[in-house]
Amino acid sequence: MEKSYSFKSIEDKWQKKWTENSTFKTMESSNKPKYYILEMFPYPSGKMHMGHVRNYTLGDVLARYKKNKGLNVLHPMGWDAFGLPAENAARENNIHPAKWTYENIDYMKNQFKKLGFSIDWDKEVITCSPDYYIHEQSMFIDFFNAGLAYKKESWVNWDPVENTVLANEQVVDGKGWRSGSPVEQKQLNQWFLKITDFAEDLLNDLSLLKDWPEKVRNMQQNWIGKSSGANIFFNISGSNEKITVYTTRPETIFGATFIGLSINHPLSISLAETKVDIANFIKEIQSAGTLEENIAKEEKKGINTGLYAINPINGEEIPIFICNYVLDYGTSCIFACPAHDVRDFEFAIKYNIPLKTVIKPVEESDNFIVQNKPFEDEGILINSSVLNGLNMFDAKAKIIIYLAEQGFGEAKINYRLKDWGVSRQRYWGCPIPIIYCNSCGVLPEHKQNLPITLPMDVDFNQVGNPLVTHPTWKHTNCPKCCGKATRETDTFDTFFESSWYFLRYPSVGKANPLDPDTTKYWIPVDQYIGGIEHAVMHLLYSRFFVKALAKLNILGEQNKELKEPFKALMTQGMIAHKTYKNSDGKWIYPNEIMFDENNNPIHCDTKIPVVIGRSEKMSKSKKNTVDPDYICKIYGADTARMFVLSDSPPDKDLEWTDEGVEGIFKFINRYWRLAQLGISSKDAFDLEKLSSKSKEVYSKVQKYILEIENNINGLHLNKAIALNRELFNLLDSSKGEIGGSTLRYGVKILTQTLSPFIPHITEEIWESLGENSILSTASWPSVDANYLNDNKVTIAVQILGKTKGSIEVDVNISQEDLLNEIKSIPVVAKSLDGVNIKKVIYVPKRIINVVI
Ligand code: ANZ
Ligand code: ZN
Repeated sequence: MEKSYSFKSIEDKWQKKWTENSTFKTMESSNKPKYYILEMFPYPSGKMHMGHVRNYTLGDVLARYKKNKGLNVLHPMGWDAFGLPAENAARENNIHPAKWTYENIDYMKNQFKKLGFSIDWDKEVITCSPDYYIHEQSMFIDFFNAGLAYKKESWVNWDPVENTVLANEQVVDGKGWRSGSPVEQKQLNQWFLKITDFAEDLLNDLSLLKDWPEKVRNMQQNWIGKSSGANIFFNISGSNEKITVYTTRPETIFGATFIGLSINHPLSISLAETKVDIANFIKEIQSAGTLEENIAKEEKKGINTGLYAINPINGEEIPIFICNYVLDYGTSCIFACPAHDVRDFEFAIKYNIPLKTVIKPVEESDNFIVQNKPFEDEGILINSSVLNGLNMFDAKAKIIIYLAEQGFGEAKINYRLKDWGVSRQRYWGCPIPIIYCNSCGVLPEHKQNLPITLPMDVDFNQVGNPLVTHPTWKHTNCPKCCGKATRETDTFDTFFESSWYFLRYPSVGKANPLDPDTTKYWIPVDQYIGGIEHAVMHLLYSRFFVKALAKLNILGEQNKELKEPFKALMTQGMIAHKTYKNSDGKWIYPNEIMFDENNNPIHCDTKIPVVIGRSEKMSKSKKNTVDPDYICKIYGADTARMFVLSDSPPDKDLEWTDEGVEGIFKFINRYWRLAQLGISSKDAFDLEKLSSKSKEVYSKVQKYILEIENNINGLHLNKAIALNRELFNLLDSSKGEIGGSTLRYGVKILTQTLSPFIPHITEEIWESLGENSILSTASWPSVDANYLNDNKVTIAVQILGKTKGSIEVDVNISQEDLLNEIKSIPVVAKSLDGVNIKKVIYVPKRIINVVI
């Protein structure tokens, strides 16, 4: 009977050994080059999903490979542990958020261990733990003292039922995503971090991030949204007030036919105080929400204020409107040029405002007039006095100089990036270390009083933030006058915690929270891996934090020049799975279906036919998920790990199929059986004495080692797996022809090149091969360079220009010998049989074309 492989006992055995031997403990001081590999840490939601498995396996393969290559590896893990779901669980199940969170962490940590990830758990970071958030409270105080944290009134989406601010993403069709009640716009005093101070650095330093996906760099660039143009000052007719517009197209100033204000522009607000129709209009626009994409799609709406602005360039009076499409950006005020801007055009048509053409296509005459649609392309200035005849770029430069000379305006650069609002009216977050005193104002807490911890006795049955309703927590004494004072009851946005956790890992266990020498050695992270959904916020905030902390000297003199947190970034693809629906249109889980005698899908219990839908990203809502625990139980962790990497490049989506998983499981079993053959061979390996066939195999093995290595380095992990499978096939198909010692040698190499992917079974085989070391810490196999340059080339074979196959031959083969050799390809032999060869075109090392 075939000996089969018992993954359960093998996986348990090696996980235990790794723990006992502290195999993955980070070396604290080392003169080896370092490699810091990091995957985005998970939110402890309760259970891992397949996306996690793929993400963490990707990182684990790199961590293991780099360790085998002799680098000093840091591969830590932690928990992004604050956030809303814990509070919801508290409300729904009457369990304290802390208890819920820590129980989830326990469960998920066990799942991590069962997957065999090479994590140094001594470096674990849990963001809801006071010994983590004490440091961010301290950082916030430093930011506050440096003017990088400030408080301001700002408009927020307010859910009147939940009594909290909602992020734009949490407003669905103008309603709160959970409560379903219409969202109100409310002005709240909120804490902000001055990320805009770093806009220029955040933009310029994108050029340092050569190993980031171009897509992510572009997304950040767009988010920062630098534009250059001018501020232009308009007097208001009949008053001595002025308004300032921001424009990127100052050269179109002669085409201005109205002014647009945002609903939050100071003039709009002051008009609303006396004019009911304006107040009502503003309310109406507010209730539509603040999401920019929605505003762009919405119908243009406005209200005439009855006021006029005087165009400084020609003294014309133009009406001032309040418009829904003017956002709180730039100066919240625009001059509109409907002939050359589609938004202004739509608005002008709707409200009967004239168009003034000031740019014409190059080929048109100066009498060109915009009528049915705006002309937004590049062109030549007309009807614009001193600018006539100039192209747009020259006109822009000229008018900016002129405006500045005349005192009508000034050159201006703007960014779309806004300061980051970090206040949340939530319990389960890090308390903001600020105290309000009636006499002394707004003060940071003394650092020696940190951490300000959350009270544990909170009542979730009351409406709103439990920190506000708690009887004692917020009452304290003023840090300055010692009088009665109250604490800030807002907590930080949880993105605050994730903006610096990667800086914390290396220093866990050190006296300094962000030890300067340790930081100098480990930071930046060499390879970061995570989802594309974090392309902007998390990755931008982290970049900002590193720049701000370095600038404020919080990371020590050694790190003052530190610019970026993540040297290389990889965004992994999603895992997709077919979807299934019941006859009543409800989603059902894959494991709820079976096939009837005609091979039609039916529901296991009800036996009612099931509709198979297309493959979509795994999600709980569509019930097309596969539980990692289940896969580990049926096939083992090695199969799960190998499958999630095998079928697609890491940055592309992966289709989950049962057949695919089966295929990997079968492969691992075949590898196991082949390995047993190698293990049982006792002959000594002597390269000099090998047969020519064995030497050929030996030589090919060298090529595989190198190629697998190159593909792991290039993050082509699916290709590295495919090459491992080829190497297996090579050994398996030649096992009868090569001696036992060569097979044993081949199995040993294969075990090493497979080990980052399937670490448990390979440890077991390594041990059976009589190796004393733990494979996870053994050296990556070295390549025998003497055998690397084999003398074979693959030549494409064509007949009459049509490719019929390819053949591997000696590099120096003569044309005559080659003509004979290609007859070993059956179709070629058939075509050439008994025919007259008219001509042979042979490009050495590449192609042979036979003309008949
Ligand atoms: C006059 C003009 C004429 C404009 C023209 C465009 C075309 P970016 O490039 O995104 O910075 N704008 C300025 N502030 C705005 C606001 N708060 N809300 C909505 N739109 C605003 O965009 C700058 C351009 O967008 C500006 O140039 C302004 O319209 C508009 F033929 O000014 B322009
Ligand atoms: Zn005071």
